Amino acid sequence: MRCVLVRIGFLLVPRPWVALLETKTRFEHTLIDLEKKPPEFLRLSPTGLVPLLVMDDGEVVTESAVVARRVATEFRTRHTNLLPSAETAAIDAFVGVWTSQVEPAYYTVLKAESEAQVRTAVAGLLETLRAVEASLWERTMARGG
Ligand SMILES: N[C@@H](CCC(=O)N[C@@H](CS)C(=O)NCC(=O)O)C(=O)O
Repeated sequence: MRCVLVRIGFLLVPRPWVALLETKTRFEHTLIDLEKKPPEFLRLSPTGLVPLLVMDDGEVVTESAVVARRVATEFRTRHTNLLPSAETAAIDAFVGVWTSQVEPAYYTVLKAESEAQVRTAVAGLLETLRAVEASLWERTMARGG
């Protein structure tokens, strides 16, 4: 029986959850207080960020996109294939752009501490989303629509 141990919970990072649930992987999870990170978590995590996945053999996997891909790859079945191979490159590109551009802009909104900061951060997020949408559109057209 396959058993993945996810010791650290996910907060605002749903991709690994979706991958684990969709592949019907057996796993345990722990939610941690990000204001008071437990020493055990800090010993495991190179970045101090969640999510973090601990495989059965003790291997630690971080970065939600990487964790989701690892789960999807490792626990792919004939009925549940979250990563159709023909589309993998496009998915990788999208996840890369989302993680490196959209997420930072989104977190800037979440961390804003005044009305003025919120307005600036929201404008930045919208600008980022427009740029990402335009680049996705260009790529789609380049592939023939
Ligand atoms: N790019 C990372 C982002 C991870 C991240 O920012 N996690 C946040 C929670 S959503 C976190 O651990 N925050 C704790 C901190 O900043 O100390 C991923 O997708 O895994």
